[in-house]
Parts: sequence; structure tokens; C-alpha cells
Amino acid sequence: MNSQENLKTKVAIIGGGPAGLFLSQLLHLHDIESVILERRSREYVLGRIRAGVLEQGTVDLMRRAGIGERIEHEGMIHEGVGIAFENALHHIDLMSLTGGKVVTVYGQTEITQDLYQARDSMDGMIFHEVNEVTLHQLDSAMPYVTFFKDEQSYRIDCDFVAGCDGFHGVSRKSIPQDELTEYHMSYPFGWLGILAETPPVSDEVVYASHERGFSLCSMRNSMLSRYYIQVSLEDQLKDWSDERFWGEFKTRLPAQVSDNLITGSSVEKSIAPLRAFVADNLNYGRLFLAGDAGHIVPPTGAKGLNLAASDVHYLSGALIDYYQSGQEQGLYGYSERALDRIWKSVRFSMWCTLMLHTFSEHTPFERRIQKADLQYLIDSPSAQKMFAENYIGLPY
Ligand code: RFL
Ligand code: PHB
Repeated sequence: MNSQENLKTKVAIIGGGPAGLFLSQLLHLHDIESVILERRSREYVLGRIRAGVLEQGTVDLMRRAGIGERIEHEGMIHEGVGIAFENALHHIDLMSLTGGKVVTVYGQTEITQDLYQARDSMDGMIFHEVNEVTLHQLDSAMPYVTFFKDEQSYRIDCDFVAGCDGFHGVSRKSIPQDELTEYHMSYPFGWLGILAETPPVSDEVVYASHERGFSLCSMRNSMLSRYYIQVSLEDQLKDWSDERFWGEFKTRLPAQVSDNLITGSSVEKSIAPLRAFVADNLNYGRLFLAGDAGHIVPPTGAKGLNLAASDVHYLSGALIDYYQSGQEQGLYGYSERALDRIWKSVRFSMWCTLMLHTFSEHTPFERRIQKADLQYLIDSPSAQKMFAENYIGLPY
């Protein structure tokens, strides 16, 4: 084997998903060098179909990161969102309820592609398909990271490590157990998502509650639909032919929506379990966690990627302050600041999930409460205002 290759950088970023890429790009624009280590190939990362609904704060962060051009033309502005139950569709007017704020529909794959392109154009250093990433001496002023790529071993000496490696990554696991509290919640179901090259069934994203289970109508563009249905945790992809999916999806939507449904063959299909998780805190010595590495929310409120963006906003600001003026307060206040917003989004995502999904273990009493929750949202301008304020994104 070749001898170890030694590198040096300011911030070693573990994970080349949206959080890691955003962070690297923002630091670069302030002359702060970083290196990204990503376990998967670029094709794999770009092929993962995930988020679609972006808060204004996320779009603003894209602009600040110098990737605001394509979304300007291709992002779809949504002024409202649909909530369906008992065969009726209701409209929540985000724009009027929030004094002019909206969300933008633009796929996570597109953001990741824009970020990789930006990093490439600025000669950003990204190692793909790395393995055995190990973090060392995080509680000292001289942390370092070791890893292998193509059987070559590497060591990166750095000032800080940013753990942006998602829920299953190595960063959080590198924090000693007695320095970390983990809060978990699992839901007894998952989402089966499909991508289909068909015109979207609705101009707006529609969240639909039905006794057979939740469903969601979303989109990526005028010829690409993204749909989800609640499925059992035991279900596997092989149980869900396209034909079965369309039949079930149609049943769960009000006629007003399903009458417009155009079906076709799916180009992607996946199942994801729903869970919530928060790590407290997000900082250990010179390691800072951001994005899914520090927290997971069920996708019902469309908050996961948006939280990764707000974490990066706080963390990049703190690192920039540190390198420009030597100020450390921002860095050591990062976790508390980020967690305040995270817990509010965890709350919103949980409320949406509990209100919209079907829980087989619910008593008749709990079912009536769920219905009252939906009815209250539809009838009360104050409840709608609370929904809209959270959905468009709480302030940073
Ligand atoms: P990611 O995207 O998981 O990226 C982490 C990266 O780290 C790599 N990695 C490692 N690299 C090096 N060494 C290791 N040991 C490593 N271990 C892991 C991984 O390969 C990966 O590339 O986390 P990040 O960057 O924090 O971004 C978070 C978002 O991806 C996530 O929150 C959203 O996708 C959640 N989400 C949604 N968020 C929204 O804001 N709006 C939505 O509409 C929305 N819809 C969704 C979603 C997530 C979904 N799934 C699949 C859970 C819909 C779904 C179905
Ligand atoms: C999506 O478009 O993939 C999407 C939209 C809204 C959500 C979750 C996912 O709440």
C-alpha cells in the first residue's frame, strides 16, 4: 500500500449532500478553504429523489451561495397549498396569510446539481467514494480526519470538522455518548414515493387525509409528478406495482383532484420510514453537526432540507466571523441557536403528521380529535395563519 497522503484545510466537511455542499460553497465565497468527503459517487448523490418544497430562506441561501440563477427560471412559486379530507379539497392561501410570502417547488436533485457545478467551477476539493472516514482529536485545537480512497490512505489536518453526513453518518457517532442526548420518535408507517413523467394532478401541493391512509400530490415540473402514499412498514417495493399504486392513490384523493389524474409508468419508486430525531447538542469540541446528521423530521411539513439550509446559515456565519475577527461566540452559540429553530420545525412536522395520517391503533375518540384538528384548520383563520407561518418557514 502507498504511504499516507497528508492534506491541510480549514474546515473538513464530512458528507457531500446539500448541507455539506452549501457550507463549502459559502465558506469559499469568504476565502475559507474546505475539503468535502463523500461516501457515495456523485451519480448516486444526484440520483436520490428527496425534497421538493423550499422555504424563502433556502432560496435566499441559494442566492447567497451564487446558485440562484436556475431556480429563478425553473423554480415554481406556490402561493398556496391544498388540504383534503372527507372527499373535499380546501385551499390555504400562504401568500395572503403571511403578508406576501410563498414557497418554491424545486427538487433537491436540482439544488445538489447546482451546488456541484458551482463547487467544480471554483475548483472545490471533493473526494467521492471515500471509506473508513474517522474523526480524531475533536476535543483539541488540532483535529484531523483520516480516510481511504482507492486503497490510498489520507490524513487531513484542519481547524474544524463539519458533520454533514446525514442520519447514518460517522460524525454524530464520533461524539462520546455521555456528551450527547438523542431524542427519537418513530412512526408506525412509511411513505412510498413515485416519480412519474405525467402532468401533475394539481397546480398546488395537496396533502390528503383518508381512512385508507395519507397521500400527497407534488411535482417537479409541468411534465414530472411526485406522489406519495402512506404504507405499512412491512411493505416492500415489490408489493407495489405501478398499477396498484395508481389505484390506491386515486382512492385516497377527493374526486375533484383524482378526476384530473393522469397515470403513467413510474421512473423512480422508493419507500422511506417516517421518524423524528434530534441530537442535543450539535457541537462537541471542534465538531459541528448540520442537517440530517443532527436531526430528522418526518417529511409531512417539508422541513428536512430547509432545516439543513438554516443550520448552514448559522454555522457558516459563525465560521466566517471566527476567521474574519477571531470571534468564537458564534461558534459556541451555534448549537443552541440552531436547535431553537429545529425543535419548532420538529413540532410542526409532528403536528402535520399526526393530523394527516391514519393510525391503525387509534381509538374512535382519537379519530374524532384528528378530524376536529383538520376541521379547525379549515375553519379558523388563526389556525391557518399558524400553519402558513410554519410552512413558509420560521425566520432565521
Ligand atoms: P443528506 O442528504 O443525507 O447527505 C448526507 C451525505 O453524507 C454522506 N455520508 C458520508 N460521507 C462520508 N463519510 C461517511 N461516513 C458518510 N455517511 C454518509 C451521504 O452519502 C450523503 O451524501 O443530508 P443533508 O445534506 O443534511 O440534507 C438533508 C436532506 O437530504 C433531507 O433533510 C431532506 O431530503 C428531507 N426531505 C425533505 N426536506 C424538505 O425540506 N422538503 C421536502 O419536501 C422534503 N421531502 C425529504 C422529503 C426526505 C425524504 N426521504 C427520502 C426521507 C421527502 C422524502 C421522501
Ligand atoms: C416533494 O415534493 O417531494 C414533497 C413535497 C412536500 C412534502 C414532502 C415532499 O411535504
